[in-house]
Amino acid sequence: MTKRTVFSGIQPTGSLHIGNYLGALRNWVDLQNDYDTIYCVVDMHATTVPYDPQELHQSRVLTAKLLMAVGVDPSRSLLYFQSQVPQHAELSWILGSMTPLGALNRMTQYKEKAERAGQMLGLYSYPVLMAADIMVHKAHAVPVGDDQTQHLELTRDLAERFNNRFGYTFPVPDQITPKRGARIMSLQDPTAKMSKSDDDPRGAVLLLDSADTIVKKFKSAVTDSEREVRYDREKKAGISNLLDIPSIHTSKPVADLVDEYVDAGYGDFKVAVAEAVVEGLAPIRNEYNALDDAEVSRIMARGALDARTRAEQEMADVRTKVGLGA
Ligand code: ATP
Ligand code: LTN
Repeated sequence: MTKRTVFSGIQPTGSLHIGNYLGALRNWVDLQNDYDTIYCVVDMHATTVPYDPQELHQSRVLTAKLLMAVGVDPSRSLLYFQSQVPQHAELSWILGSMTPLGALNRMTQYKEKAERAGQMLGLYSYPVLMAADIMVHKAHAVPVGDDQTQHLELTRDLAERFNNRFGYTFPVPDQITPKRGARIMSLQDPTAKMSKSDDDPRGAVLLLDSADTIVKKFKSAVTDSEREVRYDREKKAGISNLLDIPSIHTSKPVADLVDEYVDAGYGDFKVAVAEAVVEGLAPIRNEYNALDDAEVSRIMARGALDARTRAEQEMADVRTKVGLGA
């Protein structure tokens, strides 16, 4: 039986953090065992907010290396840069003609980002390009954190609209989000998600942060004015986040951690969490340091070649169906 296809993307907007890792990338790695997996560094999405071209160029390779370091294996997954496969942009244009503005107006991520980046067409149509990323490979499932749910809903809607109008073409893709870890919160504001673009760099723990930096970030984590280590997402969002992070990392149940640290005091508890994270990230950092930039670029170029061949097959079919065939 042919395997089902999984697709996901990540923006090369700076170093990745443990939210990206626990919410999405761990699933990317695990899914390689059972699915036909396609992973993409979505560099065109990164141009939808103000950016520096040189930084973007470096961030693409950094992101590709980090993906390989966490366990995305180019011999098992197709891995490439979005901009090197122009069929993504082509399908995005076709889908744009089927996207009601009302759907884009509802996107909370657009509203948040437009406040900082300005109301630009690229940012506005970002979710259409994301739908095209997924659909150009006829993906069945998409591993992402829960902040992407609205975007996935639009993708499903566009797949259905296209199929209804032009005949069955695209699977309606499922979202794959982990039961725990789908939303890791900022260490500085436990009511907001951990984010690369957080104004306060202490809010996000980066996969390549040194042990010292990780300990400092956890020590400065915002908690509450009580003393008891207890899990309560509503009333104790900060402490609950600090329990979730090592629990997901080490697969140790939260209840065991609570038993261990209930009377420890927040200071000792934070250091223990930091140490668990430092230990968990050490293999990723070692893998990262062992990778060679030139080799990574070669792997990405090969990935793009294969991805273009696959995407072109799908687009030939799409062009014919919409009346733009040869
Ligand atoms: P930004 O916040 O600057 O938009 P980001 O940190 O959300 O960036 P993305 O490249 O947009 O990073 O996300 C990559 C993947 O990581 C997505 O699947 C997203 O859902 C997931 N993700 C991002 N932040 C978190 C988080 N705090 N908890 C769990 N998953 C997350
Ligand atoms: N919007 C996503 C990144 C992204 C993506 C995709 C994820 C772009 N295209 C296709 C899954 C599938 C984000 O900001 N995390």
